[in-house]
Amino acid sequence: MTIKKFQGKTEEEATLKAKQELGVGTVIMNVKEVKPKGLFKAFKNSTYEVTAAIEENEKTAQVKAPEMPKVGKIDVSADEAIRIPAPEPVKKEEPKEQIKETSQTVENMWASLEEKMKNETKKEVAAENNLEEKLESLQNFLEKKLAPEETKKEELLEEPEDEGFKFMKMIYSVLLENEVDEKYVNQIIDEVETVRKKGSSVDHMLSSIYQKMILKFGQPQPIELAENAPKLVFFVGPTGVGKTTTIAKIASRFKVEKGKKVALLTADTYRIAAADQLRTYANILDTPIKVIYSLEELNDTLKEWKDYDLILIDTAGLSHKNEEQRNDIKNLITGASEEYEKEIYLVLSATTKYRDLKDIVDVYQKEFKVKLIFTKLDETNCYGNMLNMKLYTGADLSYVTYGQNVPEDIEVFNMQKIVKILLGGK
Ligand SMILES: Nc1nc2c(ncn2[C@@H]2O[C@H](COP(=O)(O)OP(=O)(O)OP(=O)(O)O)[C@@H](O)[C@H]2O)c(=O)[nH]1
Ligand SMILES: [Mg+2]
Repeated sequence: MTIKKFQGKTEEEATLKAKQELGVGTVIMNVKEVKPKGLFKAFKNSTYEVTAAIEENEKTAQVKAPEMPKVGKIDVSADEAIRIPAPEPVKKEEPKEQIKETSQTVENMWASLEEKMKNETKKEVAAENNLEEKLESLQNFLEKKLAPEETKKEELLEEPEDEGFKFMKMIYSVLLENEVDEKYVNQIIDEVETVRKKGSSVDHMLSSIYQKMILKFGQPQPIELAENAPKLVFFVGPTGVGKTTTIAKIASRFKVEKGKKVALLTADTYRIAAADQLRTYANILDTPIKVIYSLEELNDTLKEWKDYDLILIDTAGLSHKNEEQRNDIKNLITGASEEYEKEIYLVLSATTKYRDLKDIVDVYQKEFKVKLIFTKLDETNCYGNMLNMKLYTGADLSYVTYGQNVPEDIEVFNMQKIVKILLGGK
């Protein structure tokens, strides 16, 4: 993994520089607004500094990471997965700068985790039942982790319960508590196990887990406008997840904040009130809206609206088991004129059970390449399903919504924030 910092006048400019230099697969680990300093600061604008990372292909040259200087509490050099991509001489001071940002974020997380660990220990002493539970979960943990190799099991069982081991137990249970699928929890733990075995400090381990999880989420992919023609964006998904409300939030972002020409379409003709709901938002935003009953109508409208930047298309919420309704949507999407760049955003509620989410995405991914939007984050404390679905589908994450307020309660998926919460931070 290569980590580097880039500066720009705006977040977008700094991100673009990172993507240009590091290429496809670049993941933004952190964004920092740098406020102007000095006498004339009132006359200067803030600049932005992004910390970007890229995971090297397994086959790229693996040059041993140089020993990195300590930065505050965290020394990321313990992460053996960090690879330096080319055998260029590395300036001693450079890595320190590059990792500082990640380290600071991780340092905050560490403080809250340390607190949690202390509380855990207190609880273990206080509650016998709790202790039994913990021992049982530790036993399960060991059984699962060590089952394949008997010798390894013995080796590890003899290992004293040092800080690192306790920390891994802690991370294991925090991720499970947040409903990350056990399969993925084990993957994460396995990936950091080598760091632990090297006797690295818990700071290094936390830093390593944090980075690996951020890379697992990948860079979010919100809506990007097309170069010439309008961009068509279809919103599909189960009933009541928040498709229409999310469209209103996104329309407002593009129209009000970015000053783009936005138009709305709805193909939801199943419910009488559905068109009215979108019409209300369209009136507030002062954007055109049309209800379409057929593919011909869709393509005719697109011709009329060819000067628009963005056309958001609402569809009827459907049970993924309803094949007929699904085919209607499929025909609409595939039949929409090829002149336009199309994207399909599958809207999912963060409150839906993991098993159901898997069934839903299976159905949609069979038909289309989708990006994922998670809604109703305000209605749950367990965000594990977002990681589960990312790893299960490989689809890009885009936006999350966290309330009924239009247009406020939406943001581009912020993996730093979500990873922090998944690791027990606030
Ligand atoms: N708490 C919370 N409620 C939300 C969020 N997004 C939408 N809602 C609410 O969820 C309900 C359904 O939202 P809609 O936008 O109508 O959902 P939909 O997917 O278009 O529904 P159908 O068209 O019937 O399939 C409404 O009461 C929304 O206010 C969110 O992020 N958090
Ligand atoms: Mg709707």
